[in-house]
Order: sequence, then C-alpha cells, then structure tokens
Amino acid sequence: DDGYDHAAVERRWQDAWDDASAYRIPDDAEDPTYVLGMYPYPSGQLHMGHVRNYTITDAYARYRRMCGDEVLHPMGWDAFGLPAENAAKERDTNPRDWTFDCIDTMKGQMESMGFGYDWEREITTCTPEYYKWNQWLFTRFLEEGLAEQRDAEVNWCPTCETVLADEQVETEAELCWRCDTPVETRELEQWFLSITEYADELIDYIDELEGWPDSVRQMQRNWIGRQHGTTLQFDLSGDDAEYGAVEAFTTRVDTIFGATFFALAPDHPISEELVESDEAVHEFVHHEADPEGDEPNGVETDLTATNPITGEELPVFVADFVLSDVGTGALMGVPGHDHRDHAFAEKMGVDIVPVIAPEPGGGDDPEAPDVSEEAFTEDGVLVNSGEYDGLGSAEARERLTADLEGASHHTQYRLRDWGISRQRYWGTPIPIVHCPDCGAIPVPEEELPVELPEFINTTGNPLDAAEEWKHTSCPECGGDAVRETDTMDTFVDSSWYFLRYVSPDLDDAPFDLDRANDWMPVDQYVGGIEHAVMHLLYSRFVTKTLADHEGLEHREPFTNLLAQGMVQLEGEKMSKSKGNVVSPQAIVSEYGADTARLFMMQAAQPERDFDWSEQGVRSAYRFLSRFKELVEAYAADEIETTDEAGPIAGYVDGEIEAAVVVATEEYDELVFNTAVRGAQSLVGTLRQYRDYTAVHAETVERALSVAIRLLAPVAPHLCEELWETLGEDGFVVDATWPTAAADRETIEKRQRLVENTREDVRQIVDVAGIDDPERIDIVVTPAWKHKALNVAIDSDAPNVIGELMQHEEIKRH
Ligand code: ANZ
Ligand code: ZN
Repeated sequence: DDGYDHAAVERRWQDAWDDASAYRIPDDAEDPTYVLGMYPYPSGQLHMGHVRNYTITDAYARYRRMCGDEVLHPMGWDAFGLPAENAAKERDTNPRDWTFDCIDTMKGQMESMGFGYDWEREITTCTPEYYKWNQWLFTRFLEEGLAEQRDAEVNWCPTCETVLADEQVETEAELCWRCDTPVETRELEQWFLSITEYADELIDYIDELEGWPDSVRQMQRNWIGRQHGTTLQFDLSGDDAEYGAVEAFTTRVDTIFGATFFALAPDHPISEELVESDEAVHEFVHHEADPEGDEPNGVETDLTATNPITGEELPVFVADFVLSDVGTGALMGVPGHDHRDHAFAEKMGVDIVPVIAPEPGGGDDPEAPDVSEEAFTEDGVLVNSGEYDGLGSAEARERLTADLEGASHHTQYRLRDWGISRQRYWGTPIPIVHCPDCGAIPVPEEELPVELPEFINTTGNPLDAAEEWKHTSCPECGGDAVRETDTMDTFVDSSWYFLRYVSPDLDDAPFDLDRANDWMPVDQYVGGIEHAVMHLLYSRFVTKTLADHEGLEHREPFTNLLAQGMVQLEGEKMSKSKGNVVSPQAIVSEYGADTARLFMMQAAQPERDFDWSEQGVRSAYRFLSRFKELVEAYAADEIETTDEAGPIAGYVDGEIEAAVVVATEEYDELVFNTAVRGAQSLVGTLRQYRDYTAVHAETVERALSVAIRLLAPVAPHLCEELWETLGEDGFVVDATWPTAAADRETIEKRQRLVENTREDVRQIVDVAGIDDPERIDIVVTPAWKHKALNVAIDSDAPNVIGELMQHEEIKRH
C-alpha cells in the first residue's frame, strides 16, 4: 500500500539540478568547504561500499551547503590498474575501452543516486592530461634527489606477473593482495621515491591529525615503525678467520650483560660467506630457514662474538628470525628479556641470564627475576651488570651507549622507500630514456606526457613488445636509446589527485597554486579503512614534498578523516565469491535512491559495520511515503486545521526545536543516524497530531518545513519535491538550515520532563482502571502536572484516549 513514484520524482530533480548546474562551484569561490570521497576504481559497477561512502560525503556536503558554506564536492576515477589490463586480455579488447565503459556505467549509477558532484571537475587518471602530471611529479622528484633507481629485490607475483609493493603483500601469509598467489622474490632495477626522508615528519605530524580516527593514526605510526636504539659492535672471529667488528642494532642496550648469543640473518654477508664453507649453514640457509614460521630456527656456526662490555665469547648463530632489512641484519640475543630470544635459547640450549629486575619501589638490592620459564621484557633496574648495577634501564641505555666503543644512538624505521616500478601496461609510463652512453635520462618536461602506445595483447609487459614506441633517441646525446617500459604504481596517481580537482583542466601545471593554497586542505575526507596506510601515507608524503619544493602552503592534505564501516550481509562482507552481494541498482529501481540513502544513513554510525536488511529498506521506504503523503495532504488542505495554538502545538514546538538542535549537532559530527532520527520522530508526531485532532496550521507548516530541510541531505530528491509542494521557492539544497533558540541541555531537560509526565499519566491510567494501558503512548505537556491532562494521542488508540479523557477519575486531576 505504501509507495510512491520514486523513479519519476528522482529523475525530475536530477534533471532540474543538472539544468541549473546546481553543484557547480566557481573557480573564484573563496574558501569552499572541501568534502571528498575516495575516488573509485572503475571496476564496472557501483557496489554497496561505494554507495555508503558517497552517501556520507554527499549528505555532509549538502548539510554544509545549507549551513551557508560554499562546498567543493568533486568526483573522479582511479582509472589505471591491473584489473583493466586483465579484463582487456580476457575480452580481447583494450584497457582504455574497458575502463571508459566502466566509467560510463558507474557515472550513470552515481547520477541515479543523486550525488551532487561538480562534474565539471571530473578527473580520470588514465588520460594523458592527467598522467602527464604524474610524470612531471616524477621528474621533479628526480631533480630534488627524491627518486632513484636501485637494483632491488622485489616481491614478485608469478600470476599477475608484476612486482608488488610491500604493502601489496599480505603480511602473514605472503600472498599477493589481488590474487592470493604466494609471492616470490626477484632482483630488478626499480625506481624508488624517498619517502623515508620524510619518516620523522610523517610520524611526528600524526599527533596533530586530531580529526583522524585513532585507529588510522596508530596504523600509520606502526607502519612507519620508528624505534630509538643503539648500534653497537661485536668482534666476530672463527678458527681461522677474523671478521672484525660486526654491527648490531638493539633497543635494549641496557640488557647487554645478559647477551648470551649473537645472531646473523641468513642473507647477512657473513652468512653468505659461511654458506660456502660450512655444510650445516648451507643446509640451514637453503633448506630450513623459515622466516614466516612461528618458531625461531637457526644453526650454530664455528664463530664467536665478543661481548664488548664483558669480553665474554658468545656463540654465533645464523637464524631466520633475524631479518636482513631490519637494523643491521644482526642482533645480540638476550633470552632473559626478549620472548623470541628466549624461545630460541631454549631450543638451542643457550644460557638465560636475568640482568633487569622489576622495580618494587626502587629498593637498594633489587632481586633478579626468575626468567627460566619466561622473559621479563619491561624496563627496570640493572642487576648482574657490574658497575651499572642499580641504574634504571633508561639511564643505563644512555650511559652504555656513551661508554661502549663504536656504539651510537640510532633510530630505525620499518618504513621503506616507495618502489613505484610496475612491469605493466595500464599505468603511467615512467618518463625515462635509457641511453647506452648517458644512462637513465629523464624525458624533458616539454616532451611530457610520454603517452602509452596502443595496447598489445601479449603474455608479458605490452610495453616491451611496443617496438616502435620503445625505440627513441636520447634526450641528452641524441643517440639511439630505449624507453623505460615500467609504469608507475597507481598509488602515485592517487597521491595528489585531490589537488587536481581545484583546476582540473589546467595544462601548464598540475594544479593552480593560489587556488590550491586557498582551497586545500580537504576538510572532510571519507573512505575505506583499507586505505589507512598506503594511500593516506603516500598522499601525506607527496603533499609535504610539494610544500617543500612547489610552494604549496599545506603540509597535510586531509584535516578530517572518516573511515566508513562495511555493509555486510548476515555479518559477512559482501563479496562476489561469497555470492552475497546486494546490488545498489536493484534497490534503487525498486525503492529509489532516497530510500537506499536513508536506509544506509539510519542503519548505523558511518564508522560501524552494519547488516543490509530488506526490512530496514522497506521501513525507510514506508517512512518516506508517509512523509510525502502528510506534506501533500497538508498542502492540499486535506487536513483539518485550526488557528488556535493549543497545548499540542506547544508540544510540537518543542519537538521542532529538539529535532533541529540534535540534527545540527549530529550532522556536524557526521552521525547521520542520530541526526535523522529526530526529524523522523518529528514527522511521526505530526502524523499523530493530525490523526487526533485539528492541527494548528502555522505550527504544522513550520514543522514540515523544518523536517524537509533536516532530511534533505539524506533524501534529497523527495525533499526537493516536498519543498516545492509546500510552496517554497528554489531548491531545498539552497535553503537555509533551520536554527533553534534552545541548546542541547535545555532540550534534554524538557524531554526528561515530558518523559516524567508521561509516566505520571500512565499511572493515572492505571488508577483509572483502563484495561490496556500499555497500548497508550501519551504525549502531554509538562503543564499537565498542574491539573489538566492536556492531551494524549496515539495513532493506534485515539478511541481509547478519547474514552480516557471522559473518565471521571482523570477529569478530576
Ligand atoms: C637486544 C634486546 C634485548 C632486544 C631485549 C630486545 C629486547 P622490537 O623487539 O620490536 O622492540 N632486532 C635487531 N635487529 C633485528 C633484525 N635484523 N631482525 C630481527 N630482530 C632484530 O625491535 C627491536 C629489537 O629487535 C632489537 O632489540 C633486537 O633485539 C631485535 F631485552 O636487542 B633487541
Ligand atoms: Zn645518450
């Protein structure tokens, strides 16, 4: 029975917005509020995650606009990437056509959702007009010494036939992030961007990012992984060889008196030498080492290491838990105070010695802990440590680092430089020419972009097969040379796209600097938590380099970040492989975009996961239908009205205030579910009012006008329609956000009063002997306490209440 012609309503307003260029933001806007959803990869269809992401930004953009801000709310396409290349191969088409087909479809779907984007600012990263600026960025990095080519061991996915960044390898299982194939390693010449030069700033500034979720901030800190410690030297010698001083990194030099072994990574240069001469080491390194395994494994060598403070000779192992790219690839083992070293020592029969005591009130003679079963890993007071006994751990670290010859403070990071080379076609060509005489020469800026040649369907990298494109002349000497055939990681594209929106058509610079200085940073960024590390870190890094070298006046790109939760089905992530995907398009055609949007926003706070529910969708639809019916009935004079503002009108007044105050506060914080709830309950109250008695026209008109505006950010099409029905001029998206005189505290006080009064009424009902008091939900003004039961209404029970009001027992109050 409930329902309305949502398709007609939605088409009508989409066309009207379009005709009026309602979401265009002029270039001379002063400092618009910049609201941005992470641009999608054009995979073919908009999925629920997109719809949620973009409904959040759209609702917020509309809200800010109604509050009087100019709003920049653009959209674009993260259009390079492997899936397009794979799809093109499968379908025997080319990645460009496939990508633009997908964009077409998805853009249509976005329009059908009513997202208010300034499409004049649309960007598509696979166009030469865009990727030219990736190339420009790369050459600028080169000039600033922030890009370099290195022979590097890389993660190689044999299925995708491509190099993967560390971040694209699933850490535990070492699988390709796209296809779950076990990753191998290979040596290749790769281009790296020196993000590690910004490691300190990237980690220090995280403290300032107060508009970001703590979880994301922590993930970034962990990813950068800064550790303060000491590098120190151990002399290594064997029966017939001296290896001299070998460096080890430790964060706990205070435990050095407890070092009972020394360990080298399997690919430490000394291990590699031993592989040649020592059968057991060879066997271990080539057949037994399992760095991913849960247990530490190792093999004892014939070498000994001299503890630089005690002079003790320690056994030296080659061990798989020592990582070659951490610290120096060598460590001192302290089983008494490190869990891993403890496990290793137990397995290898190495001594376990306690040298740090817990600090029970700093007594004179602290007792060494029992570490035979488990390491004591906290800081404490030194024991069994000679002249250092009694010192606290922190002080001991300072003293020992100063006292030990060859030791020095060292800060180390988990962060590695950003390898951007990909052996793939569908990406930005790295603008380099390899000349046999001059080496790797950047393509001069005037010659950018280096455009992609036509796609060739081969098994390897199509750029290798593009003979004509590949062979060129050296920009330096003019001799025969070949182009770099690697393309850039697509995270390069997304590391600065938010700047391109300010001047998307500019052809002599990546972005208009003045405007970027005015319009940046993004005020509210919204996207999936899967981008918490890579995309956000790279964007921060690139922004900082542009600030250092290009005059950008912002060092951080995103002031506020919201990481939206997942839309699930029965607690599971929707995915094609699980076959539990609900298509947004199907919902839109059955119930309309407004229903889909309203359901999503009311289902949960944006950060939370929630379950898709057909029932929830239907109830959102029912609400919108009833809202529409009410406004139309009122506008058509089908509701009995009165000029007299009775007590219910007073009550409704309070409800209007409450809805405005709550919605405003909650929209500010992007808590859409709560924001919308107040407006919905206001509509419910109005329906009860109408069903019960003649309504006070002025109050109801005001209430409807407020409810329409409060719901407009979430259900924009219907609210435009109702705004017009109510006889208002212009778009509701341009209407002024309603304000209220009361503050939250006053509202809550009043609500408590109403609650109490209701409770009193329920008791009266009890006393009066009404059979079914549970059925009666009564709305009263607090004034009732002073005698009269002003009114009690309930859509289900008007008769009971009418009866109740006749009741002698109640009349007397
Ligand atoms: C001695 C020591 C004593 C350490 C102690 C820790 C505790 P975490 O453990 O995350 O704080 N380390 C150094 N180089 C390494 C490598 N190449 N591969 C694996 N581990 C390595 O990281 C710092 C510690 O990691 C360092 O401090 C070192 O063990 C180990 F009670 O040195 B420590
Ligand atoms: Zn040359």
